[in-house]
Order: sequence, then C-alpha cells, then structure tokens
Amino acid sequence: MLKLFATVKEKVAADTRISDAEALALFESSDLLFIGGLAAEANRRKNGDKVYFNVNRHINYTNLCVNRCKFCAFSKEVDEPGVYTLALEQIADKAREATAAGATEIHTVGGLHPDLPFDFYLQMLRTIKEVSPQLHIKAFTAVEIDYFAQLSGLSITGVIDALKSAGLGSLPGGGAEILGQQVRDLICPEKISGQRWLEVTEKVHAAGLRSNATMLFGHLESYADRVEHLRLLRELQDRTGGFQTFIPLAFQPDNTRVPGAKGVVGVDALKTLAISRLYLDNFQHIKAYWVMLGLKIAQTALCFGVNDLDGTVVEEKIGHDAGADSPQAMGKEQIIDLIRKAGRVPVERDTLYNEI
Ligand code: V47
Ligand code: SF4
Repeated sequence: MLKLFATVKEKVAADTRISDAEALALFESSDLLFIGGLAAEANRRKNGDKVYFNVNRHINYTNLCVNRCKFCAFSKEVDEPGVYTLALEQIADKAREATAAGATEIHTVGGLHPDLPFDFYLQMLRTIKEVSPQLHIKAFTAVEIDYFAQLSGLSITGVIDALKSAGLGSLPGGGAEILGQQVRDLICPEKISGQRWLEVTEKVHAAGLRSNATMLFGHLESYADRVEHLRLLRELQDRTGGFQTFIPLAFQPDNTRVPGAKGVVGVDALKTLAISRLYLDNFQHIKAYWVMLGLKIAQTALCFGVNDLDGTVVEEKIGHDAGADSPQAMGKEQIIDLIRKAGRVPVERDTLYNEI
C-alpha cells in the first residue's frame, strides 16, 4: 500500500494519469488527508485559487415520470397527490423572476411525461428565450433526449438540432447514476442503460454542445462500480472533450425505495470528490453540489480538489423531496462568503465558465 501511495504521489506531481487499480486503492484507504492533499495540489495546478459559482435558477417542469427510479423521491404517478406539470406561462414567470434576480442560467429538467408532445419542450425553450435572450438554457439529461427521440420519431441528432434551434445551450449531467448495468438494474431498471447514456452524450458533444457528468453515489454501488463509472467518463472525455464538469451527487435516502441504502457520510463524500479530481485528469472542473452535500461539507470540499460550488438554485426539488437538509436556495453573497471563508477566490461564471 505504501509503495502504491508513493506511486500515486509521484504521478500527481508529474501530472500523469492514475490507474483504475490506484483509484480503487485510494477508495479503500482511510487516509483522507493524503488523498485530499494530492487532490488539492492537482486542482491548484489546473485552477489556482479560483472557485466558480453561478447565479442560476432550477425549473423542474414536471414530476410525472414513466421511469420511477428507486432512488428518486421526486417523481410521481398520474393520480398521486402532489403530481404537477408547469404551464408555459408558469415557466415564463419563473424565467422572469430569475432574470430580475440577475440569473445567467436556467437549469431545467423533469420527469419523462407520458403525454406531452415533443413540441412542448421546444416551446418551453422558446418561451424562456423570449423572456430573456441572454439566459443560457442548460436543459434535459441524456435520458430525456433519448425519450424525446422515441416521442418524436427523430434521431438523437435530429432531437438535439431541433432543441438547439429552439434555444438549448448545454446539457446538465443527470441520468448517469452508476453507469455499470448491474447496479442500474437494481436502482433504476427502467432507465436507459449506462451504455446508451454514453452514446447519447457522445452525440450531444458531436453536435457541438457541452455537457456535465454526474455520479450518484452512496446507495448499493461498490468502490469498483465507482471506479468503472469514472473510467467510462474519462474514456468518453478523451474522445470528445465535451464535458465541462464532474458532479458526484450524494444519495439522499428519504422517501426512496433502495433497500438498505442509508446515504453518505462526510468522509466518503470528501474522499469521492478528491478521487474524482485525481482520476479525471481530463476534466477541468469538479463541482461540490451543496444541495446534496450540505453547506459545511461543500465548503470543506474546497480543500479536497473542488473548484466549483454550482449556483443559487432558488427552487430545488429533487434532493429536498429525498430529505436533503441544505437550504433550497442560496444568495450570491452567501456563496461568496462561503468561498472567501475557505481562503479561496470566488469567481462568478456563466454556464460555459466565462468569468463575469
Ligand atoms: O440524475 C435523484 C439525482 C440527478 C436523488 O449538471 C438524486 O450542473 C441524490 O443531475 N439523492 C439530477 N440525488 C440532478 C443533476 C444535477 C444537479 C445539479 C447540477 C447539475 C449540473 C446536475 O439527481 C438525477 C439523479 O442522479 N437524484 N434522486 C436522491 N434521492
Ligand atoms: Fe424519472 Fe429522473 Fe426520477 Fe428517474 S430520476 S424517476 S427518470 S425523474
């Protein structure tokens, strides 16, 4: 083990790639400060002292979903209490509120609605752009893109081109969960396969759109499953260079149906963020999504290789329906304060990491 740690240290110092076996050994180690120190070094070399955040607003257009993933407390069935679908006018109101609050990004995703036509999604994008042409729309996961292709009869590239023409700017990283099929069969058997998620994402990048990648961790997956997930992302990034940011999402267990899953402890969250930074040498940004991590762990993560805190969010539903105990929104000043108090330099960015 000591020899392996020495090798990892040398590799990080020389800015060379760590192997799957080395990543696995880091996950199995309890030397959090060693791993975190190396991740901080790797991050400093890429991003200096800067920590990025943005002013954004989430809009979840519907929670009705034909998929019913077992880890998801957000989705509902047709006649369940609390099921909703936003009208275009409600979406416009939220976009107007976001613009008034200085947002540069709308992040919009939703369930796989059984009846809405593909045209609804195009109109949704046009509606937001009519409210403010400056707003960048980061919308729809690879899972939704695949669903729209089935709905419309278009190819994946046809769907992306239509959405782009209607105002789509980039894609968020959801739907990746754990890419390995064995875990997927347990936690989200109805969702597209990990392989399909990768194929759709490759087509998104080929069409010239950037996207993010996530990993839902802390449920039934093993460390080896996490390493495999990271490997598949690193390989795709080698081919396309289209990923902007990697976001490990800490599983929130309340109201979910994953047997035995208890959620994530702080040490595991920090270790996972740090190993992501070390292994994903071809990702510029690693994000601590404060909604799922809580503010204290998200701030501490800034010393463990993280250089992004996401944004103001405003109306978070997916994590909070599953018991997240973070606030639902953050003010810009609050985020700046969190970053400054970690001794780092806050930088407001737009979705594509242009500094504002
Ligand atoms: O794909 C669902 C996750 C994702 C739970 O790209 C859960 O900038 C934890 O992808 N506990 C959607 N996570 C959110 C997402 C995201 C969020 C913020 C920023 C970006 C970005 C992307 O939420 C889903 C799923 O993996 N999720 N249920 C849960 N109980
Ligand atoms: Fe539907 Fe997405 Fe929830 Fe799965 S995670 S049930 S696809 S809303």
